[in-house]
Amino acid sequence: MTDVHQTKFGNGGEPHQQPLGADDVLTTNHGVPVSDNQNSLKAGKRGPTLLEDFVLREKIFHFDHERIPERIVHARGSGAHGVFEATDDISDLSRAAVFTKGEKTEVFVRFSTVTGGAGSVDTPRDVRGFAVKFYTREGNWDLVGNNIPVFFIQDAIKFPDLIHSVKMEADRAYPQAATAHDTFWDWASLMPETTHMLMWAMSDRVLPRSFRMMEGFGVHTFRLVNAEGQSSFVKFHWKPRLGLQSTIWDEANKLQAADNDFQRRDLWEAIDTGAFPQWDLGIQVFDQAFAEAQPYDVLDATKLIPEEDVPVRVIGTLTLNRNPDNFFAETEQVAFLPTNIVPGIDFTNDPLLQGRLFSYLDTQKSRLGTTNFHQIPINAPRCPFANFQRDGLMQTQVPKGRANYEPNSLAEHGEEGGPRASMERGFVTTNAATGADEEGDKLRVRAELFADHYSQARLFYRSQTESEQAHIASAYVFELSKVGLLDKVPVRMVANLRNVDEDLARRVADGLGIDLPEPTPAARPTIDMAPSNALSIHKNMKPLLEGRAVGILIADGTDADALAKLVAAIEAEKGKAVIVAPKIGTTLSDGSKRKADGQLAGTPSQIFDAVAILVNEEGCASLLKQGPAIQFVMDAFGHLKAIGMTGAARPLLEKAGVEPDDGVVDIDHAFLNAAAKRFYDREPDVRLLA
Ligand code: HDE
Repeated sequence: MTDVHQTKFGNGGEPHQQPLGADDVLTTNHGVPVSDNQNSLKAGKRGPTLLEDFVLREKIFHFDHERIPERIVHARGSGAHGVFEATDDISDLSRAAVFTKGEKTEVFVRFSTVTGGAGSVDTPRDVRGFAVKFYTREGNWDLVGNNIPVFFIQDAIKFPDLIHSVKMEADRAYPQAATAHDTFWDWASLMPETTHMLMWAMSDRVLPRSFRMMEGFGVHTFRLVNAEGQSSFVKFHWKPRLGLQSTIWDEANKLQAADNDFQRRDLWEAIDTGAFPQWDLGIQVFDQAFAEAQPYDVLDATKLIPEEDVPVRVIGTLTLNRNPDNFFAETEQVAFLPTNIVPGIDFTNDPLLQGRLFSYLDTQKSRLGTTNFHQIPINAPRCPFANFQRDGLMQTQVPKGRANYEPNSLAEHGEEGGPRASMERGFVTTNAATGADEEGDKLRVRAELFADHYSQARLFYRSQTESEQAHIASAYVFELSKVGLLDKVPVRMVANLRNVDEDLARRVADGLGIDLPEPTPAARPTIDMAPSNALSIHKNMKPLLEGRAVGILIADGTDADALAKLVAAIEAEKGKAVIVAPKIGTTLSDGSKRKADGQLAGTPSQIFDAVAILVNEEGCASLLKQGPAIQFVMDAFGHLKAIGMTGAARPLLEKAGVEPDDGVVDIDHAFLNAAAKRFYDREPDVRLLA
């Protein structure tokens, strides 16, 4: 008899099968042992296949149905399991069990791009999703956020238009995973409320080096509710322990060519090698009086609250420590729902959030095919769940007894009567004013302050370093240069930008070769807010080698001792040392053979954070004849990375056009320090930016 090991997946989950060993017998889905998995059943050796072959039919039938609809947005994603630990007592603010100091809660996190299909690339210019499912002891809480704290639109009713315009164009089905095309910019140029988010989307925020080095945001204003029912407003933030790090545009483009799966691989390998990614969960808490005193509306998802005005208080730590066992069963089938909320946390009237509360439940039904999707192990709460909902497609539970309605008096007759609602333990919607002056009136309008579309875009732009501002201006020029037939679109965009910052508008107009148009009439005057350091990537980077990869280019004759020392020094700082060579088998100075991790031709420097050229004269002479070696150095320099070198490597650096600066150093201690940084000051010497 086949020994099918069955395990329980948490309390609410269903049994699932573990892979068996070679001693176990292969069976059909119905448990019938299979004698031959290589040949279908035929009438004679060369005859037709028989309909009777239930083994073949079941196998092909299952295969034919292996795919489900991909997500409408955020189709490409990577997931990981982990734990959230609450580190601060906030019981005065929230009664949520997940925030009890010391409480550890299992989580599943999925990072994603928004625009591309499931098989698209990891590194386009695109917003990243940052969705966290907390399996708390009082039910699942899903914080379905992004790596940007604001959004393109203020009201959910615009979402289908946004997504239709940004996805590949409806007739030609391209471009894949890119905003740089007619329909997106046509729509955006007619929607001034996108201006703030576009500023972020043109910045390097959308080119994260690694999921491990990006922030996450709940975006909307939510509520925290304490045991007395008192509520405060809250914004949620995820702060990466490794600090912020983004690539630059040329690097991101080349990364795409080097490795489609760059970020997925990075996440998997980090967890696999025990370098568990971590984020702190922070909250910005404020009250109604603060909300009313601001020049923006806290219910408007195109606005943020500067961290200088309301500091972020750290209340817990997220650690990702386990890769999925199965991509489809977990990462693909995980269903995030902003409606998954727990006692102690609540919604606000943000009209974007309110629309999301409908959309996600609805989409899961069409993606997963059944209202019973909550029974899939990755979605099932880890705490018990009990109600009177019954039946439906793919019901996998077997409820006992007659109690499928409430109220009932079955218990009085000795039968199980089922669960009952509880005011004390149950989720109670906050009893707060709706926020509308004309309470109860049905109106298709937005509150007045929603009409300020430019002040926070200006705040963002003016909070950036010079180099970051140049990247934003250049991104606008590139993106708008891809708008082909619609010549009024770039003009409309620049007219919008004039309300943000004159210098930015002028740079973009100049880059596009168009005259500066009149500013778009603004519904409200743009105000100057104090710049916020928290909005800059460069001001929030950490000079750490931890989590970063150093590519060491070697060749025949490389000093064995120096190589061993360099690798050890990098690893001692928790960096990753990756050896690259023209041939996988390289002979070192002591005659030993060293297997390289990557062949030079397919391992370009953009996949590293810094490079070292560790060669002797003979090795350098051989590299001088190889295009990929010159490109390796040229790109590392152009992508503003540290280059460590031996004296013998100088001719290669010269051939690659490297002008020595602070980031070009000998391979010694100085290199380890340099390798933990980027050299943005170098940029004006290597490329012309708008
Ligand atoms: Fe989503 N969004 N969204 N979104 N979203 C989806 O749900 C939607 C919005 C976000 O890894 C879909 O399960 C509407 C803001 C993430 O599985 C869908 C609106 C933010 C993910 C959907 C928004 C997000 C999604 C597609 C405007 C940041 C991926 C598949 C009202 C706070 C979750 C799915 C994962 C996915 C609808 C706006 C984040 C169609 C209608 C704002 C991270 O339901």
